[in-house]
Amino acid sequence: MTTKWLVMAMLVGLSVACVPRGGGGGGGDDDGGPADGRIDPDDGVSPADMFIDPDDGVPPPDMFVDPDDGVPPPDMAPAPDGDRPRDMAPQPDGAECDPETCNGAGDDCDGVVDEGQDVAPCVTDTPGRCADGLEQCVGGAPLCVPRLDPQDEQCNDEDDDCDGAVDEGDVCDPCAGIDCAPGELCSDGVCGLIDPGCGDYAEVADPTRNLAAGENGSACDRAGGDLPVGEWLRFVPPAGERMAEEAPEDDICGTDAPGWLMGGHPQTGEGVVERTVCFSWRDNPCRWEAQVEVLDCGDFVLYRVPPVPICNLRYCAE
Ligand SMILES: [Ca+2]
Ligand SMILES: [Ca+2]
Ligand SMILES: [Ca+2]
Repeated sequence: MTTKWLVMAMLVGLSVACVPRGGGGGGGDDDGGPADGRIDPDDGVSPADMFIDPDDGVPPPDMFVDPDDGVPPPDMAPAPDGDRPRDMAPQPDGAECDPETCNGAGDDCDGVVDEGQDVAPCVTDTPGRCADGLEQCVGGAPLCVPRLDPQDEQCNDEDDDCDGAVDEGDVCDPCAGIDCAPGELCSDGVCGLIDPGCGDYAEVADPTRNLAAGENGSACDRAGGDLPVGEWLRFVPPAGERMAEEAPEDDICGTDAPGWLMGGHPQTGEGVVERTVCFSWRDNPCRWEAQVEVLDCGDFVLYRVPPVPICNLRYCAE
């Protein structure tokens, strides 16, 4: 073994340690020296165009794409107009991308369904302030949605609660919620006596005057009796609250022929009205009569009655 053979053996060893790219098996010659076809064993640097260094972590750009670096290859990059190419869109059925329409499906391949639809004015099926609507895409179909929610009805000549009625209820009544004293009436939000007579009356509470008492008797409302004839009277329980408007039976109300008011009671605010009290007897609902005055005082009714024309007759209540 001579020195010549020793140098050749070292060169062979270096060739095995580094793998040449391309598998050509030829040795590098980058020693800065003349192109002598030999590798400089002293510079320690592999020729860049011949070897991959497994330790430097930087692959040559022309060899492969790192799938983890987040940069898609040119054929997968976003299109210049911002739309994703079809092959990246969530279109499991393989449908093609189209302009977005209101159909419950994602048409334009951006993963959002039915977005960006036109919002046009429309008229809803709901009346009042809820009729003013905007057409929107709801559940995959165009729907005219009220622009305003219903609210409590107000006195404004509008249907605020969208029930089809304008200013219904008592929203325009200035006396709404005002509770006047008995005998008073609210007008324009102010309480006042319904009639001057409503403040001056005598109460009649005799329980035998109630038509439901069923109590037989022979009392008679003649002058000087227990009923203050000629004065304003108010029936109060247990006598009752007002005269009957239909003929009662005979022999109740503590008398033979009970009286009832023919023609009905007046309305509140109607003032003093004249009516006929009939006395029912033996299938004749109006066997005898008396002319009376009646005044509706709102929460109660007043009567001013004359003495009965004959005995035994009596003014009764229910
Ligand atoms: Ca759609
Ligand atoms: Ca309404
Ligand atoms: Ca209203």
